Amino acid sequence: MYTQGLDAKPADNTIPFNRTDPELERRFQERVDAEEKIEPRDWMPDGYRRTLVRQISQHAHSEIVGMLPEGNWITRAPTLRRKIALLAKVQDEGGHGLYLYSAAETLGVSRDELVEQLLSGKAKYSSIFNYPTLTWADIGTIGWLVDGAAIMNQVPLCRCSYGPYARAMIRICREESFHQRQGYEIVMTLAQGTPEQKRMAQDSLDRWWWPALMMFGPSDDASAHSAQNMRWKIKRFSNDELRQKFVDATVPQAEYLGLTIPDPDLRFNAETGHYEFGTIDWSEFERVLKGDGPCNRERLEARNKAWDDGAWVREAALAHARKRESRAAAQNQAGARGRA
Ligand code: BYC
Repeated sequence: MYTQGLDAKPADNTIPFNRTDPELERRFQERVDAEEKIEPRDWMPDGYRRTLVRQISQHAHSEIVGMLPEGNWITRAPTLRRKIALLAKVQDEGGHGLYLYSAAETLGVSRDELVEQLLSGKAKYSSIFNYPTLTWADIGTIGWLVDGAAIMNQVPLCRCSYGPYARAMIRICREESFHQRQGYEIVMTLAQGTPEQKRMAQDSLDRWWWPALMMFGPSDDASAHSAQNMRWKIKRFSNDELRQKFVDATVPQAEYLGLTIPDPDLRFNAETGHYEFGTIDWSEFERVLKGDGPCNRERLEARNKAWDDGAWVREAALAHARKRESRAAAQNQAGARGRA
């Protein structure tokens, strides 16, 4: 009942369209508190729109850049079955990127603008994709830990207050859960394989564990956006809460595999029912965010090259669309002459 199209103007055009109206903000918050979904044409505070564009586009970029470390192993997958599964997973990630860019576009930003922000290095994407995939075990570990962390973070986003983002997340989470299982199965095969395979799995866990914990973002006291985003019900759990849930779920999985989490401070606290873990190296996280991780440059170069190499496809698609339009116009004219 509070819905107001963004382009809705007063009938007589005399009342200014006030986007910071406290009354509208109050009603907006009431809707959010009542768990109503906010839709693209509804009134929303500018800050809500801005933070959603920021988060959804960063998320879309993460999916697209996230295709690169795994794409690196498609031609080297050890069996046809593994190759097919990996190819499908990487395709899914491309699809997730596209749903998310579409969700961001509903907030009035163009996809070209968002892509430009990624290619120029202005936009952030998940820190995790700036680490290299050195062995086949890394493909298993990415599925297990990276998709595992993604699910932990993204299932609550299915209940995000912004309708298009929440709906996109439902399908994405279903697919992520397949991804997590295929990864865990790869690691399990290695962990139960030869001593050399088990060593590969352990080495991979050693390299990915801490970067996976960083995926959840800075600790709550350093998180710039958390408090407001929780009030707007974009976020449902804080960064630290989700990180803790991930650790609690993943440590028993590692134990089952016979692998060791590379954290000497890790211990189960029977009183709280949670695992306590060591301190994250936030200086490494900051470095990666500033563009100085092991693969930041390589990732941006790869995306820029893909964009440049794809120029002919975009030109051909536009030329085809123009041709279809002029053919349709000519047919309409001929039809009109025939009827005259
Ligand atoms: N990496 O105030 P905070 C995937 C930034 S894709 C880089 O806590 P917020 C997958 C943050 O953006 C995984 N940047 O922010 C794909 C902010 O920067 P700005 C991606 C990070 O938004 C392929 C600043 O730090 N998932 O799953 O409240 C294969 C302060 O942080 C990171 C999503 O994008 C990071 N790790 O919370 C496999 C999920 N962490 O904008 C898997 C959606 C923080 O102020 N996003 N930053 O310059 C979110 O849930 C939230 O945006 C975050 C951060 C929890 C990530």
